[in-house]
Amino acid sequence: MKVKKYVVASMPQAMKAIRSDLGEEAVILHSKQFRTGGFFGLFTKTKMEVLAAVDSVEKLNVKKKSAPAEPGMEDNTSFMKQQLSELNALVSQMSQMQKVSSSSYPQAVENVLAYLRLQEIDEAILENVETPMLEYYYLHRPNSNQLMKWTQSWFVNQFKASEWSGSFKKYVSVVGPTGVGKTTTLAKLAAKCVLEHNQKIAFITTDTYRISAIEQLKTYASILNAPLTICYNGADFKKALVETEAYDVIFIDTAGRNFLEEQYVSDLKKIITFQENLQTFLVLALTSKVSDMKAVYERFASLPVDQLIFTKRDETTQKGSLLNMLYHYGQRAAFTTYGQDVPEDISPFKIEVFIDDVFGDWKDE
Ligand SMILES: Nc1nc2c(ncn2[C@@H]2O[C@H](COP(=O)(O)OP(=O)(O)OP(=O)(O)O)[C@@H](O)[C@H]2O)c(=O)[nH]1
Ligand SMILES: [Mg+2]
Repeated sequence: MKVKKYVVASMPQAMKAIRSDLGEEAVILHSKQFRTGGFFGLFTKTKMEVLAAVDSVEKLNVKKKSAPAEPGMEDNTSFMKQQLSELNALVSQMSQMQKVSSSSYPQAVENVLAYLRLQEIDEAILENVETPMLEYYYLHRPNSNQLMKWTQSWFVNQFKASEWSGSFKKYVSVVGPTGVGKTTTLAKLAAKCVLEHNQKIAFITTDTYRISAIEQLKTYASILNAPLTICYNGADFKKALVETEAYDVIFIDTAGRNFLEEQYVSDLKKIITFQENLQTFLVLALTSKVSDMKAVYERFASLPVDQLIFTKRDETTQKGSLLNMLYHYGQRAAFTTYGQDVPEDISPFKIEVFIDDVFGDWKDE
């Protein structure tokens, strides 16, 4: 079965397009009206979304062949019978058309889409999944659970390329808004290097705004037996890079500031020399609104952000925002964090695991 979606101004327009694309055998699976455009509720246009399908080509050919070229008396009866059965099929298609034109998608599809919306997955992503989902539905008639399984694997395939498979560069920095968990995440990453890979690490911080920020990092540094260099300006930073040359990985913490202040990113650029061997992770908390995450991302777009880290996975049940960010910016996620404990509450981002988590609240029928 081939399924195609049309967005048109009217049903006749849809029928014309469907006939020319999919042929006379096409059936309409679903249609709905929606309003689009407009300005303060004025000048909106009514549009139609029409979903049509056609069976495989082989089936059509067989049907055509069965019509006799020169029907005799015998053949004539069978020809008429066939015509009648085709007419019946057409009538049932039309009544189905009537039925679906005012209704919503089939219940299983509606259930799955409603769940995805609950997870705050963007409509742009839902639009991509809708057509293949309906195609799968009409081919296999799954129940909601089976359709949910199919949807999970669709998401895994779609976002597989968003996993980070790289390794750390020599210098690793974290940037991002206030309180998202930059320092804690940096400590987790550093501790993993020491405990799991036996690497020699050092810390640098450019966060000199709060005394407690320095104390916080000092504590982690002393537990990991690593040096900490505090940098107040660009000259300090350059000096610190030279001083830490002998270490395997150097972790750089930065101050979280109000991302709405343009000044913040340009201040960062004044201190940190963003160069080839420096890797920058933008840290975002999954507890934030997607619109804020997007604003933060755009604010940081002038920095060479390599990957994203998503924190506080444990503090929300709506995790679609991570997928929305990867989708909108074609970015990769390197890690997710899910608690305050250093170093255990962090894992490399794995799409299967994440999707299992996102779909974990789905209640079986
Ligand atoms: N629940 C939960 N809390 C976290 C997570 N990561 C960090 N935190 C907590 O969030 C709070 C802020 O963490 P910090 O690491 O200080 O955040 P920051 O981004 O460095 O903050 P600023 O430097 O002030 O911008 C602390 O209480 C952390 O323990 C997480 O994954 N889950
Ligand atoms: Mg901090």
